[in-house]
Amino acid sequence: MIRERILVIGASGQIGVELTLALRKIYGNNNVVASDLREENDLLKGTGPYVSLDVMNKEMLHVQVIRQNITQIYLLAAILSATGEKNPNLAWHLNMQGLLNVLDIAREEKIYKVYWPSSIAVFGPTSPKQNCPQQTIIEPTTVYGISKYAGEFWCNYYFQRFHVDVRSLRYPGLISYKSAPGGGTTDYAVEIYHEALEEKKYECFLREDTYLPMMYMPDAIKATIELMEAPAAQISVRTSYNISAMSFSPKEIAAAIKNYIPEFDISYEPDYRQTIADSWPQSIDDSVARKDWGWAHEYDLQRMTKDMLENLRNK
Ligand code: NAD
Ligand code: AKB
Repeated sequence: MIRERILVIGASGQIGVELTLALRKIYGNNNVVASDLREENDLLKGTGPYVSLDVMNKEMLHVQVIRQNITQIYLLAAILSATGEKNPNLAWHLNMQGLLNVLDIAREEKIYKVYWPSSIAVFGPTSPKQNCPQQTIIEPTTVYGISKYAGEFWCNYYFQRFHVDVRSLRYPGLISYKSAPGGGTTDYAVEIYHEALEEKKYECFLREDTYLPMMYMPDAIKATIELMEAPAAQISVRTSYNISAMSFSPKEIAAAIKNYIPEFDISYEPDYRQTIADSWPQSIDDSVARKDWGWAHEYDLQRMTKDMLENLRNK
């Protein structure tokens, strides 16, 4: 049995904080090394090792992988869709070179497993809007989506050619209360809960009828760990798996919040992120993930809303 030593890159971000804490529970605090360009998130402090690391600095990354005896890498550092449209060069550079640095080191050091998330942003306006399948027309129109789609093929290439066991999920928009989102189009679905509690009103940057695929963070963490723990023989997709939990519009999430905060009021002022949202599917067919490794979500909009509001109130 291999004694796992895990490196999480981008550990101070929205997913990184919760994934690092979940991995530490499974593999032991000292066996999960958190790393990020920015300072250690407060929720991680005192829970295990942390190193300051820039994924673009391949030499420094390589040294850490050897020094820390790393056997698995989770690469979460990226620039998301909305920030990416403001700085396309930076988004392309980080999202591509960061991944290639990790894949190269994984190949050289015989890293046992690599995790790298893709996104529903790989899909574009020509993909089916409803129940978008695993394999379909994929013509992304954001730099973020282009980088994720290219990244999926690099993962597949390193698996086929060099046998790097790299696994990936196309996350929908993720909603969480522990750490803040980092510049995506779906961030409104996190902001709205904070504003509902603090201000009793929210101005949404998407139209009221904009349906997008979404998932509550506990389901995203569960999916990630289940995929990584699945026997390799069960993984038939080596680009990235569709996964899904719920789809809703701003009007529907506002109605769910009103069940708990009746005076809550939402208004709409769509901005450049509307174009990004309009290019994505409204719902996702994740039947391949369900069949291959038994994926099943637990949270719908109602259950998530209750949990989000309870946890934010107790923060
Ligand atoms: P985030 O922006 O919250 O976190 C990313 C982290 O990476 C940040 O803490 C940042 O400081 C760090 N980082 C940036 N540049 C770095 C560098 N050069 N070296 C080291 N660290 C660096 O993002 P997130 O929401 O946690 O997303 C993590 C991954 O999941 C990304 O690949 C993202 O595309 C993907 N994803 C996220 C969502 C979502 O809704 N959050 C949905 C689909 C896919
Ligand atoms: C974003 O909105 O950019 C992310 C994503 C769906 O990848 N949340």
